[in-house]
Amino acid sequence: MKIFSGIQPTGAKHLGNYSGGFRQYAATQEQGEAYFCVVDLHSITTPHDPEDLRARTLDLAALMFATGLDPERSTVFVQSHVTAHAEAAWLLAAVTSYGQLGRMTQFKEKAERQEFVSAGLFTYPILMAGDILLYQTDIVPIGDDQRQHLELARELAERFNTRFGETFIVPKGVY
Ligand code: LTN
Repeated sequence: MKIFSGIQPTGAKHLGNYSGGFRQYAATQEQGEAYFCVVDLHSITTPHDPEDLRARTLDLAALMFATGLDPERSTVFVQSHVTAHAEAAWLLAAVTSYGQLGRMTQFKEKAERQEFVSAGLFTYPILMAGDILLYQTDIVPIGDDQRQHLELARELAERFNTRFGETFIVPKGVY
């Protein structure tokens, strides 16, 4: 069984992240082949400082190891180091409808808070679908706020498979 999850390096990490996130990551790595990704490409969809992002990316990796992710057992990596993530997002964009993205509630909320709304913020869920589908992921341990994004990833996998033949595993979320 393959397990994949992505964690953004931006945003303060607190006890809630531990009890509702990191603890589960460490537990799920026992259940199969696990991939944990520091999703820096997602963090550049809103205003950020590149130097700060670099430091936070390393800090998050340290936190992941400190909370029990075992590099002997799991693959822990940085999203931008694997260029296939950005490529997968482009290919999947061709099977995503504009309307589907427009219905994402997290986009609507985040867009309201920004004076500059990047196209990347709009297409964010496609990059996330690419993260997951690239690894033929079975299980995604994830926060409840990501339910709609995971549903989109499932729909994109199904649509791609219908149009071009069985290619992707349709992943299941564990909330
Ligand atoms: N959008 C997620 C982070 C994320 C993710 C992923 C989670 C990016 N790619 C792939 C699971 C699988 C968030 O904000 N928590």
